Amino acid sequence: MFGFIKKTFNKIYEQVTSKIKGLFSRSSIDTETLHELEKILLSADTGYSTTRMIIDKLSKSHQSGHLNSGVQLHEQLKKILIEVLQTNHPYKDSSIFLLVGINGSGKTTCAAKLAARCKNLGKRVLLVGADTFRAAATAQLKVWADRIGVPIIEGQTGQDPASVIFAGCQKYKAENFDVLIIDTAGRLQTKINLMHELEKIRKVIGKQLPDAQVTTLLTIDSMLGQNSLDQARLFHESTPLDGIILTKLDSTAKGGIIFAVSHELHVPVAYISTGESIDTFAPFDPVIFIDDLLA
Ligand SMILES: Nc1nc2c(ncn2[C@@H]2O[C@H](COP(=O)(O)OP(=O)(O)O)[C@@H](O)[C@H]2O)c(=O)[nH]1
Ligand SMILES: [Mg+2]
Repeated sequence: MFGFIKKTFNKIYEQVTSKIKGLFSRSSIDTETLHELEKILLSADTGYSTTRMIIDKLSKSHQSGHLNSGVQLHEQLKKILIEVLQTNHPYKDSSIFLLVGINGSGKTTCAAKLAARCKNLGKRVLLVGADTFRAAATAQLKVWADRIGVPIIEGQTGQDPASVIFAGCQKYKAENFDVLIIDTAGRLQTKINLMHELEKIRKVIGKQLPDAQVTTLLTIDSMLGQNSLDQARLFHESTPLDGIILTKLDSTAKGGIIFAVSHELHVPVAYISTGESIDTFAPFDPVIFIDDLLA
């Protein structure tokens, strides 16, 4: 299952990892080596604060005499990067998924990909197109729904998203679906507006499905680098996030954003999206990822 992901990762991270692996082959490590590593991490979009934390840990280890060789650097960097990606709350699916994120970050595509994945796992899936802000938005999800053979509740342009979600919850209950996946609008707005809209959506779901746990997933476009972090913060402060879907990893040669997201938001990366076709989507496992990356 991870075959294609591994290939994609190898391609994305090749430039970065080949430079890092060059450091692993050194027989001795000094502060200059750590400075080189710092530059590599920064150039890969890892972000200042995350890079600083990684380098500080390694510097301390070096100063106390525990980091002297490339082999040790390999071991210790691997451990630190896994720790960065393993947030306090590991990601877990529930039955109700709410996809949030800014326009163009990949919500609709990922709603479809997630639906296809759940269907392949033998679940009965219902999609809800609640992005009623843009005319073509629910039509786009409908095309996907038909293609993958999953029913959809489609909102009309201008309709209150909460009422579309209400209809979705009703159908979900009445017909005993296993999984409900809700695609939402992603216009960038003020924190207050965003908070109110998401609160309203959560209220509807909470009222209709009082026992259900809701998994809120934020799609982040990895091509936007550090900018995407600011947007992610806005969402995170507006509604509790359970996981991140990192999208368009196929379109970046950097990819260090994956560490910045986990470190700075403390939200686990749940899934990654690496293309426009339905099968370019997979759950994310920090240990497998780092093992492959720095093997
Ligand atoms: N290359 C690539 N394109 C993607 C990926 N995910 C989404 N897209 C494309 O990005 C554009 C915006 O995606 P969409 O799902 O409509 O974003 P939304 O506005 O958040 O719903 C579309 O053209 C998608 O085909 C991805 O992982 N890789
Ligand atoms: Mg959309």
